[in-house]
Amino acid sequence: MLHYVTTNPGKLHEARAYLGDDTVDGYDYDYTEIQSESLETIAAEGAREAYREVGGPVIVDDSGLFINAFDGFPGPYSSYVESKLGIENVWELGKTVDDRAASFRCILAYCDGEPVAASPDPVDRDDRAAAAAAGAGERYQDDEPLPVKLFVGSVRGTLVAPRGDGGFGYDPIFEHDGSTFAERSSEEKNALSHRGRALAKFADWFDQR
Ligand code: ITT
Ligand code: NA
Repeated sequence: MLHYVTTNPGKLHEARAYLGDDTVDGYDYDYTEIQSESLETIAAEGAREAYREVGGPVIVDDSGLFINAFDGFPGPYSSYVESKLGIENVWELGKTVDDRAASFRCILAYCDGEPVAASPDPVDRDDRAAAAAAGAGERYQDDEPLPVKLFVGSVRGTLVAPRGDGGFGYDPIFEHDGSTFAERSSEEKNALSHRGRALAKFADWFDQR
């Protein structure tokens, strides 16, 4: 069984909706989030620690909201900002600027202790950054960090006043295609979202291993 290591039930719910309850189970463990501007680095280190904790294949999910007018804030600090400010106050900040464009990003980091083959032809900037952060392409040896494979998804949207009861986190203030993510079912959100896109890349790779 593959374990989705997270303290966030919303993430787990979406992962299980996408991958199926037979493929993935939750594992509630608060791995160390290293100080970094890069979600890729945070996720890769988290996956190594989670693998050592669980002792079997794991995915960790590091994600966040990036507001264009604020140079990507709260980004890697999204969890901290949500708990200290709350999403209502993030909207209060967002509505002070004309440009309300934002995006969500999700990095899934998979580790099963096995060496990871280098991606032969990185197709986009995200994949190259992901490969570099994961150290893909280097031969794995015992004294080197555990290999990690990264899958990246992002989605653009607009900050709006909170609407909807579904989803979690910043979903009520993130509008995409006329509805907020909190106004969609998990399946509808997965079909569009940063996490859904990263899960799709993961599932393609996982099924073809
Ligand atoms: P784990 O680290 O235990 O997985 P976490 O909630 O602390 O759980 P992160 O460190 O990745 O996760 O923080 C992500 C933040 O971004 C957090 O405030 C989430 O609520 C928010 N977030 C992530 N994905 C989201 C989504 O799909 N919709 C809305 N908010 C999201
Ligand atoms: Na966290």
